[in-house]
Amino acid sequence: YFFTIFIISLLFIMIKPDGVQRGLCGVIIKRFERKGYKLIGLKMLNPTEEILKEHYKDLADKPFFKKLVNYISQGPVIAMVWEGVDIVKQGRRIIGETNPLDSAVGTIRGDFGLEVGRNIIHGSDSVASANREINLWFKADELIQWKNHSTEWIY
Ligand code: RTP
Repeated sequence: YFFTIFIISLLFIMIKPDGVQRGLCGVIIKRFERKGYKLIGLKMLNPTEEILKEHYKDLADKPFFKKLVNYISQGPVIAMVWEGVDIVKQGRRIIGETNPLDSAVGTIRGDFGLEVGRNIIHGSDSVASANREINLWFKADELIQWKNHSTEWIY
């Protein structure tokens, strides 16, 4: 017998400045909503270099690190927290590969992107990094627990 245990978890998503400037916020939010995921935190901000250096600290040795931090710090970005079953892995399937040119049509990067340095969106790559990133970008009282009551008034 094979059992797959599906665990409800959280995913940190950031719409990068190119995604905001391209007018893709709505379509990105819709793709997570229509899959069935739940939005529990959202804000627009101009991120400081400090928060971006912490966010991308694993990339500090990469040649593109400075350019990346400098670009995203121009802002604004949309930071979000999404909740649902298997969301880290499924979120990657919704987003596509790091390079938009390697991303399947139907993914966000595959449908809307051309350049790795303008790849529209960030999503956490593991449950552990999602928790780290959520703690970095959000305060506890900025995450909203809510229930769907629409069956009480949609017939
Ligand atoms: P992601 O989760 O965003 O797909 O990216 P990743 O962590 O798989 O890829 P990583 O190599 O960690 O890159 C993180 C972000 O850095 C930018 N980047 N620029 N050659 C370049 O100019 C370059 N390579 C990566 C991208 O914005 C990427 O999302």
